[in-house]
Amino acid sequence: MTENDRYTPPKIWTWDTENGGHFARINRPVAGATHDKTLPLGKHPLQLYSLGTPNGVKITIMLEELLALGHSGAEYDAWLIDILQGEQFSSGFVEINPNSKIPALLDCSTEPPTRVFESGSILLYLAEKFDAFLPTAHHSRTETLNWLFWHMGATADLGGGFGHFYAYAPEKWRYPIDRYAMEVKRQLDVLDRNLAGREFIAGDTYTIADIGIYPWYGELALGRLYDAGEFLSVHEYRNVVRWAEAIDARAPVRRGRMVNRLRGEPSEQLRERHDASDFELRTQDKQPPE
Ligand SMILES: N[C@@H](CCC(=O)N[C@@H](CS)C(=O)NCC(=O)O)C(=O)O
Repeated sequence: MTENDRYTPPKIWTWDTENGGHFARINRPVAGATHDKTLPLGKHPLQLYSLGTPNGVKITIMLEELLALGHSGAEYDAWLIDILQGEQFSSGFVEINPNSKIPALLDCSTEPPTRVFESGSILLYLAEKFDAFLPTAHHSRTETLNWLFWHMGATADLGGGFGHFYAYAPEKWRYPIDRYAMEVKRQLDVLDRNLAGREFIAGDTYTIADIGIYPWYGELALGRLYDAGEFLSVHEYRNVVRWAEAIDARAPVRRGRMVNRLRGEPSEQLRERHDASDFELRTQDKQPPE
């Protein structure tokens, strides 16, 4: 039995900065800025401050999808916020997102500029601003929002629960891994049953519900998240795999996955994006030298 199995909570919790784990260095029990630093501003209407995690990627996919549809107002600068270096606690970032989490968006095309935080809120904001990826008919719009809000709650169990205890905690503890593996498999089954009768999450059109859910459950079903594909037997969720493969094949999705990414092959990483041609430079990186 380890020390952790025997933990008896004290009467009053106090902050132990040495509690270990992947995020121990940046996690704090208080909000607000830790240092003064203004955020950089680029030339485009939309300024995105983010990182290529599932929550960040859903926004870059949305922006690339909007640009692919011809919405030039969706041109954006994507600035890298390195959360392991605590950059989400700068005074500039906190002004845009008081919750100090990526992604955060500043829409400079409005007067005054509009700040948008929480990835679900950003997806909805962009969908409404450009009238895209959100059906207008009441019934299908509501179904899209059902799944958009579902994923904002559910992914906390996948990332903050399962992913944290399976991949990032300082030790492997059976109780939390069992609890969250069970919940994540149940959620995969919810999606699988839903996708048995429809092509996309909310029906027969591709919406912000697909864009929000794909970087989490789609990447999980493709075996790319937390190296947990075999552990969770993701191949059993055939409808989710079919749906994830279809979304994965979209060119804007491939571009969106590259932005602000710090992991993987160098040719798949575009640390910052300020122009559509930035992707072409990355593609050239893949060519063998002449
Ligand atoms: N509910 C938020 C969650 C965002 C979130 O958890 N972001 C993580 C990266 S994926 C983060 O910024 N973590 C930094 C920290 O916890 O200090 C959203 O969907 O925008």
